[in-house]
Amino acid sequence: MRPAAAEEGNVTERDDVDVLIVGAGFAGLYMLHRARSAGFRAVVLETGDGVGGTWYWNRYPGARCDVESIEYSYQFDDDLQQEWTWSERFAAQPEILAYLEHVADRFDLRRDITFGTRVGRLAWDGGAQRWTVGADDGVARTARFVVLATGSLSSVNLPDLPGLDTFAGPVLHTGRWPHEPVDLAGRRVGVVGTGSSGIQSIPVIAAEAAHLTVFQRTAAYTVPAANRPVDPDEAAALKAEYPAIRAAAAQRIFGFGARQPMSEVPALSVDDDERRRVFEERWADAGLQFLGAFADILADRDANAAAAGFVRGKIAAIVEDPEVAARLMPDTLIGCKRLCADSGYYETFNRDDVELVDVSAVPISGVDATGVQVGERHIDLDVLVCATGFDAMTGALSKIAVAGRDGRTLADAWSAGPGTYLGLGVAGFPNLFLVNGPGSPSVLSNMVVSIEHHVGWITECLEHLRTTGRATIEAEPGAQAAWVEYVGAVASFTLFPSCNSWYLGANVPGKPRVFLPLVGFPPYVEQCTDVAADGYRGFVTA
Ligand code: NA7
Repeated sequence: MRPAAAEEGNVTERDDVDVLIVGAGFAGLYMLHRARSAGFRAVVLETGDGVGGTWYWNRYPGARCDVESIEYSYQFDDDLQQEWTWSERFAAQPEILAYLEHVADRFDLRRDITFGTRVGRLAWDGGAQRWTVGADDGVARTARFVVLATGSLSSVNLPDLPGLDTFAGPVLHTGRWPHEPVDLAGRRVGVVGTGSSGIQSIPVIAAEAAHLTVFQRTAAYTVPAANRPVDPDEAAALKAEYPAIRAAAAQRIFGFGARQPMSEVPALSVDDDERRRVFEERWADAGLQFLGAFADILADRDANAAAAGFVRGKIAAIVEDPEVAARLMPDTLIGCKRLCADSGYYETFNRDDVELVDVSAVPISGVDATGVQVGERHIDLDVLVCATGFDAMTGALSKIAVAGRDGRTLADAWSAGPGTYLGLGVAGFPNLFLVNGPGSPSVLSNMVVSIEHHVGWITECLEHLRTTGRATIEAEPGAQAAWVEYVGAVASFTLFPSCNSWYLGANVPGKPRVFLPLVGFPPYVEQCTDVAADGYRGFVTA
């Protein structure tokens, strides 16, 4: 069989490995470390010119994690935990990137990572029982196993605005922000999109730009991040508590929030004053754990309405112009689209040099060299920022032409929505593993905790195959169908499927509407453990 790489350019070398990993973010780095430590020959191919994945690409002003640093970090190596000190409660992008660069160096990972190389094709060779790998660096590779560590929020969604390419100034997507500094001083900047990326960047851009216009299609709920520096005493105390923090986080429904568990009290079981007191307390310091103020905010419409009403009240109190405040108030359920955490977002709209333009009823009709047209109005701009999100969970996977058993493509197999077993394997695609794939807690969990869980499970599976002398593992179609049904059934007990979110694929025209992540981290971990203990039940090994 002709190596797939031959079609990508001139083949100059061959490389046949045990494990080929695509992506050098949190998932790919740890997968490389574990596979290598288990004695497999493993390599990583990475499109970017450095490690970091999400944190390599998302360099927009204000980019910051909204899970606490002490939880949004690896726990597999206690020395690593103890030697690295986070400077803020919620780390900003440069610090997380520096951490991942440190991890790459500390575990000597770079020697097995090829940067600046995109994997375009993967084809299962049933005779050889190997994947042939088509990448654009001219190396013909094969691999016994492929791990797609391509990220859940990595394939950017550029808005389909007529004339976007005619804009004279820079058009910048938050998820592909330039590596060199972008000088916004004295510029008229437009930001399209008010999800997490818009909400984090808008206050920072407003502080620098001469004027900022925010184009809002859907108002999002956001709560104060309550970020702050971590002083050396606090850092030492936190490090001493790591085992307890990690153990507590593993029991949380979303795999994080060790220090602020979800309440067990239903919202309407307490009187108005008590409910307000609890909401105030969470608003002041809980960040995303605001949604854990009561047990049923994500499951009961009345409880949800109470939380949403509280946030709307905050918007009314913070934003001075009542009309602007009204436009900023979402009329949807809270938490159904991903909640955002901000540093001064609503306050930004009290500035004279910031304007909120509602593009829900009258959308942006076009872009020309000098700005943006909304209805009758032309808004002059020097820089256009698209904070318009991602083709979440499946976008990066579907950019690779994956041909499995009998040449069937992943695009074809997933035409009605992504089917997986445990979010780890796909029927018809032997020896292919997903990290944080659709059907696993992934984006509804602390991504790093889920990544470590998946990588550990995959590594133990590879070791099991080696020990038992098996060459292949593949999800059974029946087990996969039952899993897909289970993921949907669990979601239906929550309010998550009730609005047009990227969890459902609703932000990408033509994408099948399927609820992609699985709600509930601890039961999921138990199920994965049971499957492995039961001889990889639901998988066929041969
Ligand atoms: P999101 O959360 O998908 O937000 C994208 C925003 O862009 C959202 O407000 C969209 O409005 C808006 N959007 C998208 N296309 C357009 C057009 N054509 N016109 C106007 N507005 C548009 O992406 P983020 O990058 O902010 O966050 C993604 C995740 O990354 C986040 O949840 C964290 O997990 C980290 P819409 O709501 O679709 O009406």
